[in-house]
Amino acid sequence: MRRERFKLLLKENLLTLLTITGVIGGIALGIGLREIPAEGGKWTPREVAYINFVGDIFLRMLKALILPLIITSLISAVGCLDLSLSGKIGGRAVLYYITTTIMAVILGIILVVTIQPGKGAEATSTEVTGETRNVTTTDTLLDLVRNMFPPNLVQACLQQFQTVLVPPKHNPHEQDLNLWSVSGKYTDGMNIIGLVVAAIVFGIALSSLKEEVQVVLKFFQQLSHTVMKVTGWVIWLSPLGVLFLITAKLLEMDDLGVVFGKLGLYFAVTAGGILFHGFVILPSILFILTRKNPARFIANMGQAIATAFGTSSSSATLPVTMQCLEEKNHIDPRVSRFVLPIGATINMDGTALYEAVAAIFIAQLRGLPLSFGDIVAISITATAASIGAAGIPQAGLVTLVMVLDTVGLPAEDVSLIIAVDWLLDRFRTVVNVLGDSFGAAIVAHYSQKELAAIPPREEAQKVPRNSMGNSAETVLFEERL
Ligand code: 7O9
Repeated sequence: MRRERFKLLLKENLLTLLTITGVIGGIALGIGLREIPAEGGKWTPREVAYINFVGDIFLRMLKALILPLIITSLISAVGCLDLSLSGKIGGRAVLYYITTTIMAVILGIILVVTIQPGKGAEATSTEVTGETRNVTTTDTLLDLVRNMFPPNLVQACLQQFQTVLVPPKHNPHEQDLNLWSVSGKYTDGMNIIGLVVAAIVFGIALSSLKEEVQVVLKFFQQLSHTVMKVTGWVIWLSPLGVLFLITAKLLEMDDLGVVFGKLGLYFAVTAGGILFHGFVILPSILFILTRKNPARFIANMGQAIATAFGTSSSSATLPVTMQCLEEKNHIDPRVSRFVLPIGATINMDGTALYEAVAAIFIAQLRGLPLSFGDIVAISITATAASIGAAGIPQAGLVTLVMVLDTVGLPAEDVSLIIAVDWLLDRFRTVVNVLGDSFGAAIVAHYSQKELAAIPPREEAQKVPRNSMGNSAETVLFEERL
């Protein structure tokens, strides 16, 4: 039995070690291989695509898990809690999300205002590819709310709603967007906010019908369990996946030295702020509130951190995050499966910090003086943008445009910082994932008593670690019915 446990431990940590080796190997290989094309030549896009192939397959598998994972997790977790408890857990999670996001924004603002990376830098813009969209902040926020209520759930898996502005016929060059007419269209991309809301409502309905719908609840719990099983398999690809993703990305980039030379200080301030928030402030909050060892907690999330860095997508990382949180940090699945999908959708501390810093950096670069009111406005929009990002079609740039708009900076100025965005995105994603994980741990800690009070139907406590390597807690979750 002991040997078995030891083997299991080695097996789990071996994978994390391999994945971290994959990250480091990817960086080394990427930097090394850049030199290969002769005389300042570049790798062709085709060659880069070939190198990216394995990484792409890994990413596709992770993405395939997102939809089944969020639907089954939310329905089964909310379904097995009574309404008042899920309200409490949800409320605690949202309180944590808002507090930490605001803290991240404040940290970013303090750094960028004191260090002033935009003062000395020169304003050279890179060409932005892709159309710039005419949007107003109000329309974007209204779309977010509209997308919470999808008229067709099947369509919501594929498309989301977007308001489009059409210039008046008699004056196609009208500058004032208020005079444009408003229509709407569906654009490609999963309507994640709509699906999350629908799954929660469905879960609440199951929980209020109780005994009547035991079979349906059991069905979703077992489906959720099955999806996690597949996740466990996909995770074995992560060392190779992240290696190829990172190598390919590094080969694709233009001259790294030039880029960091110009934007070096901005990059350092943003990355420093993001990492300080994720690796100092949030762990301190975890320690103060739960007395858990934050270093251990972070080490247990290693797999998720490496995947976040490799994929730069916290939604693609979600299956891995859930696995690490439940299997290694032993967070109650009823909490993690409930709050993680919500966190992945609305809680993005790294993104919020980044947007605030970026907007103020651009203002400094343009020599635009900012009043205290401007800074407050930037903080509020950056927080709102990070909450709404997942609900906005082609988010990324659009949300930053919203923040720039609050202080009257033009959308084109996004191009000033685009050169280092691919790398900052990876740091943001890591901290977004960590933020969700700390949140789940804190919420689970405060909900411990209430969760324990839900009487297990069978003698589930006696169920040991099963053959699939799932913790007793996971089994307990299955048996709670
Ligand atoms: C970063 F919960 C899920 F899994 F269902 C879920 C699915 C999709 C959650 C979120 C999304 C989603 O579409 N998110 C999204 C996030 C969409 C657009 C932009 C962003 C912001 O992404 C971060 C950033 O750029 O700062 C970062 N790359 O955490 O993934």
